[in-house]
Amino acid sequence: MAMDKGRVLLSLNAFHPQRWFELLSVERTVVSEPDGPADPTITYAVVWKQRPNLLSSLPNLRAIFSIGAGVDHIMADPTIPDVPIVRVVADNLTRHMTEYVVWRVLDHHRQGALYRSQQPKKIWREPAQRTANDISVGVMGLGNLGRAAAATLLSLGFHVNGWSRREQAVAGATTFAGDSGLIPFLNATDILVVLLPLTAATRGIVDYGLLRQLRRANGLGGAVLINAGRGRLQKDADILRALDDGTLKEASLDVFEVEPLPKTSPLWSHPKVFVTPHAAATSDPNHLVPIMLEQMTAFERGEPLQNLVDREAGY
Ligand code: NDP
Ligand code: OXD
Repeated sequence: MAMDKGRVLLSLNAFHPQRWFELLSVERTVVSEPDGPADPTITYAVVWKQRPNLLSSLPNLRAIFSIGAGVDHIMADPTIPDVPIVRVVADNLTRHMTEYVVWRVLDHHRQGALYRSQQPKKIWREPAQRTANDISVGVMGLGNLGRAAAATLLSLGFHVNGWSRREQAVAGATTFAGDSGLIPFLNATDILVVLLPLTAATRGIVDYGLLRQLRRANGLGGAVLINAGRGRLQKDADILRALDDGTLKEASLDVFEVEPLPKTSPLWSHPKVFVTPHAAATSDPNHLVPIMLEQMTAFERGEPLQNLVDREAGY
């Protein structure tokens, strides 16, 4: 017997819900609030930073869909019911992230900051050019996004190191895993790209001590940090300290401990920092809603949900 479709609860904070609402409504009845805390008609929730307790007592909730690849915004609520949590894995999002990572790596490698400082002064000076295969890019997090970025960086000639929780093989890259692999990974890395999820184990991992382990005697003239994972993986103050004492040469930051980045943050005007507003890979409803709708329909046919979060690991 076919499962009753029920209603979809759409709860997005800091995202415009309209397009998500329209596209989900093509196949489902969508609401932005349940009819009371124990609304039996809600079968799926599509969320970004839903308010605490919103989902806790919905008796017929079958699954929670994150509109992003990261799910820390869901896990932040300790009352989340024990139903499957589906995260985003989509070519469109992966391509955007690869573009961001390659853009930032190339900009640091090709000395974008130097040229940007020369142009207003009309300085015509060409620094020595480096080759990509003299540079090691270390990707922290070899998931869907990290692996895709690593593959493109390898195709450009960079040496690529990768670090993950469990052993992972990536063709052409040197991989490290777990606590024992972290220092050797950092010691072999010139440009650190952070694509980790935010979990209890990774919170605050990008601190001054970690940055000190990066290779500074390299073709770039210093170590570089690129963080497109989550802001609370890093300590903003430690990054500033590392930039100011030469531990880091430059940083590209897409994510911050507090978002939006407060106007008072020195990161905004730091000459060695390139800021983007958590925009490395924005979730696009036109690409992501069809995937969610397909998953709901397949689930109702009895097929398993894909891209589920491991609740114990937290991602
Ligand atoms: P995945 O879950 O596919 O991969 C996560 C990777 O991190 C895995 O390789 C995993 O190891 C590794 N990892 C997790 N915990 C640890 C740990 N304690 N120690 C070492 N490695 C660890 O995630 P995605 O690649 O899809 O996404 C990564 C993150 O990117 C998201 O969680 C999100 O925070 C961020 N993001 C940011 C966006 C932006 O616009 N700035 C957009 C989209 C995502 P293992 O392989 O062993 O499981
Ligand atoms: C995500 C994000 O997790 O946009 O997908 O940050």
